[in-house]
Amino acid sequence: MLIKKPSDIHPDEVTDYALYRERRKFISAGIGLAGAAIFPTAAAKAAATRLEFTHPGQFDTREEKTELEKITHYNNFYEFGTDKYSPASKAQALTTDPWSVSIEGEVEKPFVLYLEDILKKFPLEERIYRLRCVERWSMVIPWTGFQLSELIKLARPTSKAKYVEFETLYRPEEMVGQRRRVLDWPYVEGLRMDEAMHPLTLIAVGLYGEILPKQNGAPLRLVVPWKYGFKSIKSIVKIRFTEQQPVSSWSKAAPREYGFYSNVNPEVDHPRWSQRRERRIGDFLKRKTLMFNGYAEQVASLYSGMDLKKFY
Ligand SMILES: Nc1nc2c(c(=O)[nH]1)N[C@H]1C(S)=C(S)[C@@H](COP(=O)(O)O)O[C@H]1N2
Ligand SMILES: [Mo]
Repeated sequence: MLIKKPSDIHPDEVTDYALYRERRKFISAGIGLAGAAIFPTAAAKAAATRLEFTHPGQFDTREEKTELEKITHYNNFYEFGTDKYSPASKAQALTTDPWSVSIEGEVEKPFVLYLEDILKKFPLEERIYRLRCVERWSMVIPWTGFQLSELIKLARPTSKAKYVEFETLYRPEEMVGQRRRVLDWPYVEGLRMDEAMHPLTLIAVGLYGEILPKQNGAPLRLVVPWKYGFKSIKSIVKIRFTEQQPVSSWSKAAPREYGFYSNVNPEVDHPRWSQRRERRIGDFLKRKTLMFNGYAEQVASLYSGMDLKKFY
């Protein structure tokens, strides 16, 4: 194939980020023109998947980004099967439009947000974060999204709101993995309010500048880069503010293995394996796992005075 898809252009091929964006636009336009004559609908579809965003970069890792192909073909999304390879195909059955998120619990007034409004209300940014799975592999992903804190401010939680609980869609007709009770569906996750308000905590709607692939949690998912991957819940339909600490799906399924906090911590072993090292997807050799996945400078103060062995 002569013309690369926008997603195929590796940002490392050019030095300057602005130049990279310009080049992407140019090449996408090229696809639009060449494709329009032959496949008008495909060209229109490709154009509709691009996102406009700014690039603040303040928390970005400078490590090499994981290839798009790997980010989209090695997934954990139990709603579409328990292996890493099924979500890439099975998740394509998910209807993500229309989509809405209901805001409930300890808020002044519960309400529903439609995806179109979410995309209009919150300006998007690109954030290049590490993602570290509890299974000892990691990736570097350029997410497109906005800070969860923006949405929380809009939700106007009451003074009783101490935690935020998130829920994934329950739709076994489309989510084939939900036809088996491998987890107590729907998938639930939670954060303490200060964790949810932290500037690193993101709601992602895209990656590599394109709308989120379904296997990566379309149309919107949480990204909490200093916690194990499973905290970053996908395809969210409900956000509930609570006074009590939520019970997340994984801590319900295996309380001895998965705690509420689940901060990346090389000092605290999983009961069945050490968390000292990890394999970056695409690498051959393992590397050391960093405290808080390398975000200690930003988040360690949230846990000062807490015994991180007890609150794992
Ligand atoms: N709803 C839902 N969210 C989920 C999961 C899941 O099974 N269901 N898996 C989690 C796990 S274990 C990881 S490591 C990350 C993987 O995200 P990725 O596939 O986009 O890399 O998603 C998390 N979010
Ligand atoms: Mo994971």
